[in-house]
Amino acid sequence: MTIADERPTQSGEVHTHHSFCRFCHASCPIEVDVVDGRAVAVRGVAEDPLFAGYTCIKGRQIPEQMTHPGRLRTSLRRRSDGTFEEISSEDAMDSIGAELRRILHAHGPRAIASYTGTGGYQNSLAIPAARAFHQGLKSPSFYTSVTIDQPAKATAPFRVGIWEAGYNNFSDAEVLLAIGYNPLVSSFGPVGGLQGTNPYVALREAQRRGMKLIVIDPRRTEFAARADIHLAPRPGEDPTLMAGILKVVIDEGLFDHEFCERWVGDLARLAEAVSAFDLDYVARRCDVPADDIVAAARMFAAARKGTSGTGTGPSMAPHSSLTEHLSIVLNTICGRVNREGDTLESGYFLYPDTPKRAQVHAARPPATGAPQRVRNLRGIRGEMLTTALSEEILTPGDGRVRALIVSGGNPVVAWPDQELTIRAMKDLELLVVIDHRMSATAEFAHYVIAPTLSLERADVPHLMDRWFSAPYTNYTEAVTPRVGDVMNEWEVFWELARRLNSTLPLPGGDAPMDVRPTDDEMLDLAYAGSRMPMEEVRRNRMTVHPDKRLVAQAADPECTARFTVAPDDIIEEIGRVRSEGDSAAALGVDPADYPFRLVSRRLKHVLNSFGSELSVLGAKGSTNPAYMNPDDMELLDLADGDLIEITSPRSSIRAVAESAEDVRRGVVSMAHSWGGSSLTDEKVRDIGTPTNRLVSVDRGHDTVNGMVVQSAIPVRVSVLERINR
Ligand SMILES: Nc1nc2c(c(=O)[nH]1)N[C@H]1C(S)=C(S)[C@@H](COP(=O)(O)OP(=O)(O)OC[C@H]3O[C@@H](n4cnc5c(=O)[nH]c(N)nc54)[C@H](O)[C@@H]3O)O[C@H]1N2
Ligand SMILES: Nc1nc2c(c(=O)[nH]1)N[C@H]1C(S)=C(S)[C@@H](COP(=O)(O)OP(=O)(O)OC[C@H]3O[C@@H](n4cnc5c(=O)[nH]c(N)nc54)[C@H](O)[C@@H]3O)O[C@H]1N2
Ligand code: SF4
Ligand SMILES: [Mo]
Repeated sequence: MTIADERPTQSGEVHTHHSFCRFCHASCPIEVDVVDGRAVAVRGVAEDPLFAGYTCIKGRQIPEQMTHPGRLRTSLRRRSDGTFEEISSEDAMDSIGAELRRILHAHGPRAIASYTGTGGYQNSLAIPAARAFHQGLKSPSFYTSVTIDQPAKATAPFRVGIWEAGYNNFSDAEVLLAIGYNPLVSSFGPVGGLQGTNPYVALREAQRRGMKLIVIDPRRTEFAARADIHLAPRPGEDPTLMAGILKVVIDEGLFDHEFCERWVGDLARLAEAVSAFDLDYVARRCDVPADDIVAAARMFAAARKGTSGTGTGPSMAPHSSLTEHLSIVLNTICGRVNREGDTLESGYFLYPDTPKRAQVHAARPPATGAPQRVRNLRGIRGEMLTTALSEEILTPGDGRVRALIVSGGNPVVAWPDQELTIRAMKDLELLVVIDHRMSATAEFAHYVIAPTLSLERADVPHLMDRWFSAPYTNYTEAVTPRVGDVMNEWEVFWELARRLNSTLPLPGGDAPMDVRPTDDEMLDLAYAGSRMPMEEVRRNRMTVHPDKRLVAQAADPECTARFTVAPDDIIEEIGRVRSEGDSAAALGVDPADYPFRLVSRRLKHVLNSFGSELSVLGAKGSTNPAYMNPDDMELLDLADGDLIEITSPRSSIRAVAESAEDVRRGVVSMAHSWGGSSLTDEKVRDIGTPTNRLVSVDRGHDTVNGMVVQSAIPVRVSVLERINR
């Protein structure tokens, strides 16, 4: 039932609707009880074939999120004295449109940028609309949080070559090597890994059918605690550890000889490149028992199916692209690809049906986008690099970014280098933030646009579409009416494009610009040409389609392409890692000056910077503690709740120390994107602190995708205040 065709109801009557959660990417199906147009309760859907009733604590707070007194119901404009006044969305669009027109005429389209963050990403129309806005304007300045997350996943495969039918599935994996991700908390896993679809049960079932689990994580996470082998290396040493594992696999001849013969062009070069990583060296440098490394390599190689995959841990540590490369290469030389006749796990229903042959596409240059104006970087796969955006705003000259639309993101706490980011936010001629809260970034905005929240918009699970462990579809319409003068993110881009006499080109054609379309009309345009037509998706909620499984086809007999497992730049980088001797050296610092490594983590009760404003989630803790090993705490004479200062080569933060047995020695484990816009953390106990203040954009960054060191950051720890003693 849609809101439009809902019968007039008795006041106080409960109406239950099916929808899916969009608090995070995982898209858990939910039942929503609605009374008088307000959501009052959210539950999992027991009969859903994939999720079987699973939801997490965040999803169940959606009713409060929708109606929270702090939720913006009207857009805001900043007055000259820095305070905000309410403004109708229509007037906001007129004023912003006029400003954009001025900037466009004076400086050209590159000066207009947008950044879509996690809050926007969960809306299946927000990204297509932002992308189309830039295409319509011919502005390359399209940015998203992908490039401060795991951009190596968008670049590393191109270096190696891409197997068209994909790598092995999770469902029938005999082994899983998980490098720095924790799906039991994050609901995230790489393709072929454990996903957020009922993750505890999915893992238990996989282990019951015999799947072996190897986890590489400096923390004994919820996931690592369930592993057959847990390797807990010093953070940032994944390239060394992976080179060591590859050396064992190659030396012991445990790779797939037949597959390599046919599909891999340069195995000997790889063998040569990893030959310097002998077991003793790797064990000492990573501080992992040599026997465990050998056991992990053998366990992985002995299986017939199952993959290695990475998460945000290694993607944020030094040499992130190299770790990703070595993980792909381990899968490749072990032949962990879908062969002719193998079925693919996900249905890939929302995007065009492309061939899935059991063959490789030869390596290509990984970054071919528009040039950034800084550090010799360029965009990747149609988007620019967020790690360069503050500098794009601050660096004078042609093409400088002067206007920024932030769609569901929070740069002030989430982008690398907080001080630089704040300078950039202040420098903008126009900052528009689409957010339902007065976030740390909204404080700097000229306009804050109040958005619809999940239950007020139609959606498809566009992020999970290629991750679902079965060919599964879902869809939701809006299940509650809008609370005020709020706009869907796509409507903001549509209204602004219209005022700029521009267009929104989408796969199904340009969006009509005379009358504002509906969500569903936009979904039809944005997902036109999908493998399953949108009409059929709408009719098939929470449905698995066994008859529509994709099957890997035979290789084209003419295919002569091969994988490149050891390209020149990778050989060079492996050599550099070996001569650096410690991951801190990648940042150009002496490890002796920074004895700790600060690593990222997720907390179950928040999503990056949001969630703790809600009562149940907020009660779980008001700060992002600096979790440390009890022995390190004792050495520094620290107790839980003491205040510490954490100093990186870039800057310092204050944090609240808390002991945690699961953190290895020499490590501080902290969630990111907490705190506000103060650089001095006087309210750290109440709002936390952003670890990104410690991050530099130009130390140890990846030269291809620009990724910076946001985890395994070299730091030192000093005591500021001991309490209760
Ligand atoms: N040091 C360090 N830095 C990191 C990371 C790390 O692990 N360590 N992680 C990185 C990663 S993986 C990411 S993805 C980025 C996150 O970077 P961002 O996406 O920029 O940060 P978030 O805190 O997720 O911001 C989301 C914002 O969207 C708002 N929001 C929520 N729902 C909605 C909605 O429906 N509509 C709209 N319009 N807004 C909404 C929230 O209030 C919040 O302010 O940070 C990165 N930065
Ligand atoms: N509850 C909750 N769920 C979330 C989020 C959230 O904030 N809260 N954020 C969402 C977002 S934006 C994303 S991108 C995903 C991320 O999903 P994940 O990648 O699963 O994120 P984490 O749970 O932080 O897991 C990263 C792990 O890497 C480890 N690690 C840190 N540094 C290193 C290193 O150098 N090497 C190795 N091997 N491991 C290291 C950490 O100890 C941690 O256990 O989660 C999403 N889901
Ligand atoms: S895991 Fe993500 S999608 Fe599922 S209920 Fe929790 S927040 Fe919502
Ligand atoms: Mo992320």
